Amino acid sequence: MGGHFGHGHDVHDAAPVRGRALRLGIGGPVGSGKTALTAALCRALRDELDLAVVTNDIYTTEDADFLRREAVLSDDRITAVRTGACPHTAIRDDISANLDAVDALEARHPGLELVIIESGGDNLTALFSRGLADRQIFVLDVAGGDDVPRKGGLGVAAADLLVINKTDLAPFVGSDLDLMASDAARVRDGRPVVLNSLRTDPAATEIAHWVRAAVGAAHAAAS
Ligand SMILES: Nc1nc2c(ncn2[C@@H]2O[C@H](COP(=O)(O)OP(=O)(O)OP(=O)(O)O)[C@@H](O)[C@H]2O)c(=O)[nH]1
Ligand SMILES: [Mg+2]
Repeated sequence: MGGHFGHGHDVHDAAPVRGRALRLGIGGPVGSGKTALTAALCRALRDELDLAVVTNDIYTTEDADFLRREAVLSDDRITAVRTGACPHTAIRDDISANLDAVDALEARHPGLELVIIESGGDNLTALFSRGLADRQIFVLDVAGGDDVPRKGGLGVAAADLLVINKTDLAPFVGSDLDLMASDAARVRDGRPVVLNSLRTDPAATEIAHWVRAAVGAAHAAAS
């Protein structure tokens, strides 16, 4: 598969990582829960994996500041990239600032196994370049409307894992979770979908499990 997503987005399995950390992109629309998920993953995985985070914000360093305030990792493991007006450009086209940030983290922490890169909140087509992220998670939330998975878009269709977040809010916003899950499954060719609520499962159990498996597989393939 691959070509029909167009625009040079080569959808394929990531190459095994050799002597470096697995790079995990977390993308999705504004406010869907990317930073909250990043924080949850850091808490869930930091005792078993050597990890660090890069955040992308348009004008501020707010997401990095939040992660530092929450002390999910030590400060020297959290780096902010300021993207300017087009956050998708920094993860898709001109990825150099993000690559520099990852390189600096790897230089500072030689045993690094996982770098989580949170994109700035953006539209439904903002996928990470494979030159930046080995694996990527796309985060939607139920409050954005239950027709979003049906409308598709690269993030929904092609991310390695689709997370439909804030399921606790579904009754309040009238979103049909079954419909969202089945619409997503239809465009995703068997790639996984997780329904998640960080309110009812602050440890993001299923997603942490998926990340753990991805890191394990990448390092096993490289050794
Ligand atoms: N009810 C509910 N709220 C959530 C959940 N996950 C995140 N939130 C809240 O949603 C808001 C936005 O979350 P963030 O993690 O900042 O979202 P984001 O995608 O990083 O936002 P940007 O970086 O600005 O695009 C915060 O107030 C979170 O506490 C969830 O599962 N349920
Ligand atoms: Mg954020």
